[in-house]
Amino acid sequence: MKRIFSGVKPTGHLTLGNYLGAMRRWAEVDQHRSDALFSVVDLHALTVEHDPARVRRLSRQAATLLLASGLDPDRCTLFVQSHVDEHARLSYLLECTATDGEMRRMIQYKEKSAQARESGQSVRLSLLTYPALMAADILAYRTEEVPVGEDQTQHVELTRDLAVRFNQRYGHTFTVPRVTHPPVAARVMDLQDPASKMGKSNAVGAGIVYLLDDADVVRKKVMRAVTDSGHEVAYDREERPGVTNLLEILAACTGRDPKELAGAYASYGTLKKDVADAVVEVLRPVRERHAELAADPAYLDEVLRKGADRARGMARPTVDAAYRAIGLLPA
Ligand code: AQP
Repeated sequence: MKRIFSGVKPTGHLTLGNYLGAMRRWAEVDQHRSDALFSVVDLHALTVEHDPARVRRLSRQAATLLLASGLDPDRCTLFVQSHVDEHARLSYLLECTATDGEMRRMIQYKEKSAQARESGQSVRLSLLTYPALMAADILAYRTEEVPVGEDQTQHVELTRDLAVRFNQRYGHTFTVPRVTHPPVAARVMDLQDPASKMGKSNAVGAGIVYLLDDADVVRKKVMRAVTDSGHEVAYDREERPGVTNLLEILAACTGRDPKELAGAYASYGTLKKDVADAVVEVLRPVRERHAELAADPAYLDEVLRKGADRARGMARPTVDAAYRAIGLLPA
C-alpha cells in the first residue's frame, strides 16, 4: 500500500481552508487507500512568537478535529510530531544537506520574517530552518505521496530535492515523495481578502471560517464575503477572485464543477446564500463529533499514545539508516 504523510500546525484554530484543502480528503480518500500517517506538527508552531499554553490547547484541539473530520485510528496513524524524536533527529541531517540559499528562498520565510520585523519582533532561527524539519517529517516514513493544499508545494519540492541529493551523496536511503492536491479548493482564499490564502494564523478573522464557528457566524462571514465589481457570476481567478473563491468552496462542498456552477447563478446574493448553506451542512457533523470527542479526553490521549508508538516504529529504521549512511558511528 502506498505510504502517505501529511500534517497540520497548531498555530491557530483550524479553518475551512484546512478542511477542504487537506483534512477532508485525508478522511474520505487517503486513509482508505493507503498506509497513511497524519500528524499535529507542533514543533512547527514554535517558529514564531508563541504562548506555550495556547500551543498545547491548539494541539489537542487539532487532533480532536482530525478525528472529528473522520480520521479513524484503526485505519491510519494519528500522532503528535514532538512525541516521535525521529523527526528532530533527522531534521539535523537534512540541515546538513540543504543550503542556506535554499532556505532563504522559501516563501514562508520571506513573508513571516518580514511580518516579524515589521512588528518589532526578532526572527527565530527555526523560521529559516523549519523546511528541513518538514522534509524530515515526510522522509522519515519513506512517504510516497503528500496530500496538501497548494501553499505547501514549495516545501514538498524542497523535500524532493533534499531526498535526491542525500541519496546521491550517501547511497539510496529515502523515497522521493510527490505532492498531491485536491481537484478543487486547493487554495481557499480569505473571504475578506481574496488575494490572500485563508490562513489560521491571519490576524483578522472576519474572512476566515473556522471549523468550530457556529452556523450563524459561518452564515454572516459568507454573506459578507468581498465580491468583485460587476454582477455576472463568472469563474475567473484573475478577474473575479472573490466570486471564484465562493464557487470553489461551493463546488468542494457539493461535489460539483465550479465552472458549471457559475452558469447556474444570476446574482452574487443567491450564490452566497447557497455557499453559506453548503458550508454549514459540511461543518455540522464535524462540530457535533468534535463536541462528543472533547468530552472524553482520555480517548484522545490513548489514540495519540498508540499513534506515536506506531509512528516511532516506522520512522526509526529509516532515520537510523540515514545516520549510518551520512557517516555517524552506530551507537
Ligand atoms: N486556505 C487553504 N486552502 C487550502 N488548503 C489549505 N491548507 C491550509 N490553508 C489552506 C492546507 O491545510 C494543511 C495544514 O495547513 P498548515 O497547518 O500547515 O498551515 P496553515 O493552515 O496554512 O497555517 P498558518 O499558520 O495559517 O499558515 P501559514 O504558516 O501558511 O501562514 C496543509 O495541507 C495546507 O496546505
